[in-house]
Amino acid sequence: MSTSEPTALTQTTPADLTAGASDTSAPVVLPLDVRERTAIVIAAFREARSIGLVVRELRALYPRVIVVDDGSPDATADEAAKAGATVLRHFVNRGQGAALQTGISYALAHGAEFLVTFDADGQHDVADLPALIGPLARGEVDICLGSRFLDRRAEIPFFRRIVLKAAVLFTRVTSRMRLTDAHNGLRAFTRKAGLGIGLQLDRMAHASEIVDQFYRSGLRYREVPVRIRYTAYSLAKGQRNSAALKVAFDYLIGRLTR
Ligand SMILES: Nc1nc2c(ncn2[C@@H]2O[C@H](COP(=O)(O)OP(=O)(O)O)[C@@H](O)[C@H]2O)c(=O)[nH]1
Ligand SMILES: [Mg+2]
Repeated sequence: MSTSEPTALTQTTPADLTAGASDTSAPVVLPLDVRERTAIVIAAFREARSIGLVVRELRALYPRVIVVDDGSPDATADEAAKAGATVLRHFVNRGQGAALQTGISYALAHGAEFLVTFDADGQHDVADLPALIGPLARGEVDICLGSRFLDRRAEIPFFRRIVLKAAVLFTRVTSRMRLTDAHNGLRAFTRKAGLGIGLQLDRMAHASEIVDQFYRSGLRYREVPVRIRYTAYSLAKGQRNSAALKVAFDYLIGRLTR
């Protein structure tokens, strides 16, 4: 948690102060060299309205932002490029799992030491990153997974909460990793952990697949409380609660056929 960051990693400059923190503690900013060694990977599909702002907020502190535009028919790729991201494109829509794999492979090929996956729709908070990357930089763990259920900072709509809890139960049965939030798109991991990821489930079921692969790597992991913003925009275009069944089905089929 940001409150427990040691001062060695804390270097507050005036620009950092304006970045804000998601809780009431003082803003915590990672040293520049850690931020420079970090690549932020964003899978984006039809996010022209939000991607520019998301990339700009990240780029204010993190120079390496990679957006994988997954064959969006709108201006997602242009908006991301204008905001300063490195943009990779799938010419047809292949799904978030495939797009993340493209971005992770690219980041690793370009020497990233710390990798972060971040959503394109503005639901994640840049201020949560130090708490996720800090433990990696300090060598405490190789994997930090964001959770919206560790404390009360996320205000989750009622039905979404039920679906997410069901996903956690499902993941407890199918995977051995004990998590409080199985489908949070905000994760940070070291290069070592990244090299062990090979996502084969192209669509949303990759969220369970990545957890399995992390677990099987035997690397140390930790959950970190993060904020998820439920804006009108994200709720209108996000995954429908009913899509959860399809995700579970895809995941099981993926397991049975592998
Ligand atoms: N690359 C890619 N990204 C997608 C696709 N569908 C959704 N996303 C991205 O995945 C992230 C989470 O998707 P979203 O629909 O908001 O899921 P939710 O937050 O769980 O409701 C967002 O950044 C989306 O832009 C897709 O088909 N391809
Ligand atoms: Mg979303």
